[in-house]
Amino acid sequence: TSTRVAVVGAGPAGLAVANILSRKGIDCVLLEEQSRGYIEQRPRAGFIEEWAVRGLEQHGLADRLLGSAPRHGGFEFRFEGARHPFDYAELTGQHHFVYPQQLLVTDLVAQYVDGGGEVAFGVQDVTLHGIESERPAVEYRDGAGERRLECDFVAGCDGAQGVTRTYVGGRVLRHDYGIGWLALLAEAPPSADGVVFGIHPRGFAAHMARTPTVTRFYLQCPPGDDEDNWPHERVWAELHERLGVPGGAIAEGPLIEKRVLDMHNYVTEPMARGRLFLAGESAHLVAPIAAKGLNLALHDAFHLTDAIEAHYSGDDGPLARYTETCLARVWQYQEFSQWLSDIFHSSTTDPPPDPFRARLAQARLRRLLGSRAAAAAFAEIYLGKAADF
Ligand code: RFL
Repeated sequence: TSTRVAVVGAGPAGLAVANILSRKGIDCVLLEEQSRGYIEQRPRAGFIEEWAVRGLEQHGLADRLLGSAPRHGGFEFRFEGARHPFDYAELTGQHHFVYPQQLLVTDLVAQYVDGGGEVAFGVQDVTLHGIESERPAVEYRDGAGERRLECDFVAGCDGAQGVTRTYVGGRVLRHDYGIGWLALLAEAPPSADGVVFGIHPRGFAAHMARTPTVTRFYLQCPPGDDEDNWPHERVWAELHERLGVPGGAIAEGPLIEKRVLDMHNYVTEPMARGRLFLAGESAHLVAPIAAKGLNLALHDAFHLTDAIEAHYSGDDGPLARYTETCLARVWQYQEFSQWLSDIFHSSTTDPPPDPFRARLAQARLRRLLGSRAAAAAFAEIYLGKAADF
């Protein structure tokens, strides 16, 4: 069989690529190793920046999101027992949309399939062939046996654990924060309107409203820590300690997800080789410190689909500039995550603090809360608003 674009991976990046290409009238086939049911249940991100939502809307892919996702325009820092609200919508005129990733994935799968898009779930052993030729191929296995799909382009959207990035063979730049976050989902109503960042000597903690009945929490922990070290009682004791303030109690509920994430980043340079183009976490991972990953996956998808469309109109310039275009925003977000990480994690006494860094982080926080110009610059990058970095 053959198509114009083989899209490997049905996460936000691959689903956005496949939907947008179909809407542009460019044939594609989407290949996903998991089942449809599995990817529609996988909870991950929840905050989508306004420019990314507008990008989806422009392609007719945001109807349900716009109809139901709450908008958030502020968060709260909590430290030394006090609340410090930060209103970024007022500074930027833009919002985050709170929409659990599995709902976005569910919407995008439905729109693609209902529109007649071709997809194979449960594929195995994906290999790429001839990516430096004009007619590459993807080989894989499905229930019926070995398959070969010839195409003009391969979109490698198979995430951090995928295989397509191994075919690029460029440089992978890595950074390890040396910090773990225990990622939790609780069947508990949100305890605040939006996001609460707790900066505390016992370690960073965060609260993020997801739905009226489910709330995400994070607790800083040693990297590589075992989830079993965090029974229900310990989790809630730490959340109350690190996030609770007078008038800002934390509502408890059963924990439905408990996972230790080691905070690390990587960036693959370049993001392409021959006719293979990476998009999303197959190319770059940014630790969820600033909730940027899903937004970057969509950014790549918008640019890749525009560039492929330009190719079919005889202009290969956008494909040639694809890495540069995507990585401009990726590096801004990496830098921001590092900056924010210093604020979040420098006051912690376990591991023992670096007192100099702790004072720098406090100075940074005071500037953010005391200077409107500093707050505006922060808000712009927190929402990814600047059109051109
Ligand atoms: P995905 O979502 O990992 O999708 C990749 C898809 O490829 C499939 N796959 C394969 N298919 C075929 N053949 C193979 N060999 C394959 N190998 C893998 C996988 O099954 C999967 O379906 O990557 P994509 O599309 O690049 O999207 C990236 C986002 O999922 C990710 O950046 C975000 O979830 C990151 N993230 C957050 N981002 C935000 O913007 N805002 C947030 O609030 C936010 N919170 C988070 C997060 C990530 C988290 N985790 C899981 C570390 C919270 C958490 C806890």
